[in-house]
Amino acid sequence: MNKTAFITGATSGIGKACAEKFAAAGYSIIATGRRADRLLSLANELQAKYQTEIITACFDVQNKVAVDTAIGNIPTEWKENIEVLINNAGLALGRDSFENADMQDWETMMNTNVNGMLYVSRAILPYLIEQKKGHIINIGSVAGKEVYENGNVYCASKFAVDAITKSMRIDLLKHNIKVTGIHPGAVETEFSLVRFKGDESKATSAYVGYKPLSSMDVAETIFYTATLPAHICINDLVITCTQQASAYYFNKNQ
Ligand code: NDP
Ligand code: 8X3
Repeated sequence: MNKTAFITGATSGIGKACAEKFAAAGYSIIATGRRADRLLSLANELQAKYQTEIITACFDVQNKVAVDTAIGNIPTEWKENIEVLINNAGLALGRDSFENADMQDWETMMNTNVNGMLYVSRAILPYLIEQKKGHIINIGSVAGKEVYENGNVYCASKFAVDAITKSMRIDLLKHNIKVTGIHPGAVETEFSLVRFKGDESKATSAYVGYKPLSSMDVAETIFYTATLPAHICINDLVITCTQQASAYYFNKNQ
């Protein structure tokens, strides 16, 4: 079997671009997300374009039983060939001041961005440990490096991703497993549409006045870290567009 990439959140944005990038390079793909129709069209598209071997698994990363069941149902020979796990599924919900933010939004962000990453990692890890190699790439954010106004729990969830990534790297050292944190700044995807709950004008305005990263810019960076020689591990990588210096500072066109 080909080298295999397991990608969460492959129905959109960065995860979908990763599926395309790795498929184009000859990887077999295990693509996951909640939207079954999108997984099906992704599989059809990649098979037609790159003759990729691709299987899809539809589950909500917040639900540990669903994660374990879906991963349990993936054929063992596929799991034994996983070379890279990209923990990408995630979201922000709302951008409200601490005292007004919706508690349910907070719980969904923590359950998805933190617990989801833990559940998927623990379900896949036995197969990497068995191979005595592998690479886990966790998608954090500049929001996990600095907090910003009204970023509160989204930032906290991404600080947790950063901390867990560092801990994983230490604990998995003895198993020869690489662990990388990728922390993008603004990337034009469905992220803002989700964050602003379908409000197109708020979502669009998030990308006005500067050229943000594209999902493929980030996927190419992820691919680079995943395909370095066996003895090299990029630990931590922050990537922004040129008009962004941190979570808060932009040089927007006048
Ligand atoms: P998108 O909204 O375009 O994609 C998010 C992906 O995550 C979708 O495929 C979605 O699939 C999946 N997802 C969300 N919730 C769940 C869930 N509960 N279970 C399973 N899958 C889920 O956004 P991006 O591509 O931008 O986001 C990808 C990652 O990058 C996220 O972790 C985000 O925090 C991070 N990031 C994004 C930045 C940006 O500016 N866009 C910057 C920095 C980091 P589905 O809905 O089908 O389940
Ligand atoms: C997404 C980038 O700056 O909107 O993680 O938090 S930001």
